[in-house]
Amino acid sequence: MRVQVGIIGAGPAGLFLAHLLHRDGISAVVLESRSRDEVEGTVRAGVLEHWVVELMQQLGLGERMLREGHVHDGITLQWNRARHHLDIAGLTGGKRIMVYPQQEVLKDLIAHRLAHGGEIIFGVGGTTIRGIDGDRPAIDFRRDGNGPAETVACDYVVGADGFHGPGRQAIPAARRGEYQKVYPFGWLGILVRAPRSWHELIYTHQQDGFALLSTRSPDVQRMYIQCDPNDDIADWSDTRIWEQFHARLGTDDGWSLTEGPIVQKGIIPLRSFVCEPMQYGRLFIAGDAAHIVPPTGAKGLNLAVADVVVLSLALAESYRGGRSDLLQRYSQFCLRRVWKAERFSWYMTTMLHRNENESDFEQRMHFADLDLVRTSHASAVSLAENYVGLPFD
Ligand code: RFL
Ligand code: PHB
Repeated sequence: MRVQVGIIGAGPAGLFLAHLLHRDGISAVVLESRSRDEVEGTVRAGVLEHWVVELMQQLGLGERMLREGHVHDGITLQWNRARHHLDIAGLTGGKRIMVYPQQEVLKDLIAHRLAHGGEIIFGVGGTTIRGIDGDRPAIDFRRDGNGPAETVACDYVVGADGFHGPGRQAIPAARRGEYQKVYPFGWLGILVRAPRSWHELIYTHQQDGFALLSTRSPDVQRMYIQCDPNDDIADWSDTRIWEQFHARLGTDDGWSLTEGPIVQKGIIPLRSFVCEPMQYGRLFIAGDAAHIVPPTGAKGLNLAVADVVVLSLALAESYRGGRSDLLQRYSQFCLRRVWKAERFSWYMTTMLHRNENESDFEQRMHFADLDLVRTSHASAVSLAENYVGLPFD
C-alpha cells in the first residue's frame, strides 16, 4: 500500500489529521490496534475548546455536536463550601466551550471518513516503523492482529498513537528529552444515570480534596474525585463514593447533589509529560504520544487537535510548493503551545488538589490563588483565556 502520510492511531490526533489531510488532497491511511467498538466505547474527555468546535463545523462534522452537545458560558469554582461563577464568555469576548464527549467526536470522525472513502484499518498488530532516517519510510503491520505482514510505504509517518504507542519510542533515546511530573494523587471517575445537579461544570477544592462535577447528557453525569492513585477500585463502594461527593461538593445554601445508579467507575493516575522534539527525520509525533497533561485543565484532546492542525498546514505547504521549512519547525511551533497548556494544567491541578506532601504554607497558597481568581479581573481573564483555548500565535 502506498500513501503520502501513514498515520498510527485512531484517537483524536490521528483522525482529525486524516480529515485535515483529505481536505488538502493528501492521501493517508490510519492504522489502529483496537477494534472500532473499543475506540468508540472508551470514556475519556468531555470539553472542546471554542476553536475545536469551529473546526468540527468547517470539516462538516458539526451537525450532531450542535444538536447533542452543550455550550457552556462559564464554569463554577468552589472552595470553603462557597461557589464562584467564572463567566468565561464575558471574560474572553464571547468564547464558549462545548461539552461533547470524546467518544462521540470519534464516532463522528470515523463515520464521516469511512463514508467518504477514507481508509481506517482497525485491529492491526505488530505495528513497526522503519526508514524514517532516509526518504522511504514505511509502517509494517498485520491485519486482525496476526494476519500476513503488510506494509504502508509513505513519505511521512505520524505517530498519533497515544502515550504507550511505538511512535515516540522510534525517536532514538539520545535524540529526545523527556520532562515529567507524577502527582501523588489520581482521579476516581464515575458515570451516573441521573439528571444534572448544576447547570455548569463545578471544580471544587474542599477539606477532603478535589471533586469535579461534569456531564455527558441530560440523563448521564460524569463526576470525579481525587483519590490515592494506588487505591483499588474494589475498596470504593458506591456508598463511600457518594459520601465523598457530598462532602466535597456540599454548600451551605441548601443545594443538593442528585444521586443515581453508578454505571461505570475507574481510577486514573495524574501526570504531566513532554517529549522534545516532536519530530525525527520523517516521523512526526502528535497528541498524547508527545505530551500528557493532568485532566484538570481539560486540555489533552484539544492539544492533540492543535498539533495536527499545525502538522496538516505544514504538510500541505510542503506538498504545494515544496516549501519544507514549516515542517522543520513543526516541533518548535507546537511546543510553544504545549508548554503553555502544561503550565495551565499544572496550575489548575496544584491549585485544586489537596497534596499531603505540601506544607501548610503551600496549601494556603492554593486558596489565595483561588481567591485571586474571585477578586482580580486579570487573574480571572487569565484562567478563562486558557480554559477556553489560547489563540494560535
Ligand atoms: P489517544 O486517544 O490515546 O489515541 C491513540 C490511539 O492509538 C492507538 N494505538 C495504536 N494503534 C496502532 N498501533 C499501535 N501500536 C498503537 N498503539 C496505540 C490507541 O489504541 C489509540 O486509539 O491519543 P490522542 O489521539 O493523542 O488523543 C489524546 C486524548 O485522547 C487525551 O489527551 C484526552 O482524552 C485527555 N482528556 C481530556 N482532554 C480534553 O481535552 N478535555 C477533557 O475534558 C479531558 N478529560 C482526558 C479527560 C483524559 C482522561 N483520561 C482517561 C486519561 C478525562 C480523563 C479521565
Ligand atoms: C469530563 O467531562 O470528562 C471532564 C471535564 C472537565 C475536565 C476533565 C474531564 O477538566
